[in-house]
Amino acid sequence: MSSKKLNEILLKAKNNDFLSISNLMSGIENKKFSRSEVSRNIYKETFNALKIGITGPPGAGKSSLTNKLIPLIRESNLSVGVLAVDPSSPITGGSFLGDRVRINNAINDDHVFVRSMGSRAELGGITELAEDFSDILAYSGKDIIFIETVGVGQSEYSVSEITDLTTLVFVPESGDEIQLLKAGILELADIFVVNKSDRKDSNLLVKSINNILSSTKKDMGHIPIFKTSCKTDEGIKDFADSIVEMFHSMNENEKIKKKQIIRLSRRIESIIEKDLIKSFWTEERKSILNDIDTNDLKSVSPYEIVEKIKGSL
Ligand SMILES: Nc1nc2c(ncn2[C@@H]2O[C@H](COP(=O)(O)OP(=O)(O)OP(=O)(O)O)[C@@H](O)[C@H]2O)c(=O)[nH]1
Ligand SMILES: [Mg+2]
Repeated sequence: MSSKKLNEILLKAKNNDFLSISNLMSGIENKKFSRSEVSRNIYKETFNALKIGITGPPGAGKSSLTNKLIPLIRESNLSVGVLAVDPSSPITGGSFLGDRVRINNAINDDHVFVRSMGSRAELGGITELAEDFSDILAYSGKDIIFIETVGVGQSEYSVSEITDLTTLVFVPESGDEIQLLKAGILELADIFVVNKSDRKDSNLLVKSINNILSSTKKDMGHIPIFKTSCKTDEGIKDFADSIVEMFHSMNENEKIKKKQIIRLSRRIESIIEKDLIKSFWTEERKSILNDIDTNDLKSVSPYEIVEKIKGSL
């Protein structure tokens, strides 16, 4: 891909051209475009969006909530991007309205862009890809960007690393899960949502989250808890209003600024790690690794082989 062609796509994507935005994403995914070249061109213009992670157990209603929030956020004249990261399904080739996404309040609106992302094994780093995609959405002028991930232990951490705010979504049946949650996971949440409040015991769950938050020693500042139902619409408007308010005050939000700095240094670290690994594995070094055979199996320790590989320049 020539730089001229990439520049054309970038320009169009910046002007919110739907096809160029998705081509840019697919191009990065398929390694047709260089990540670093795209990043160099867009990075400085990715700071006008508020990136919000929506994470929680499977089926908690994360997509339904996002779908409900979209029209309310649009009423405030803000545009929306949604990335639904699905760790379990193979890649769909970037379906725009993913099957599991349940997001249909976006159809026929140029100011809403929804994309579901599967995790392709060889791709690795689905989180990094989501980070790149969220930058593209920010560059295209989206104001609020939701990144939905299923919380399965580690993914809450990953999504919190690439977003400005992390929302943990629970359902009334999550009571036991909450008790088991490590303080670490609670600490990374900026917003709590108890969804499916049309079911019984939602008040109990709100109370128990409150209790856990107030008993954690660290000063976590004010952490809002929204009780919502996608069935009755309870609490949805409050949640949407709060997101819009957070968007308008994000430049004064010290917590967000701190996260952005941590994010930048983590990205630098990860780029350096990858570059070093790439430059380490010369053909000669790879061949030593490939030549390991049964004779080596019980006679040399991995450390000895590492020394040999390192020494072979
Ligand atoms: N009763 C009730 N059902 C809800 C509510 N929100 C979502 N649901 C239902 O819960 C199911 C799962 O909803 P999704 O929005 O797909 O949940 P999700 O968290 O995005 O699911 P995954 O992406 O598969 O982890 C669907 O059948 C929804 O209709 C709610 O507030 N109340
Ligand atoms: Mg979903």
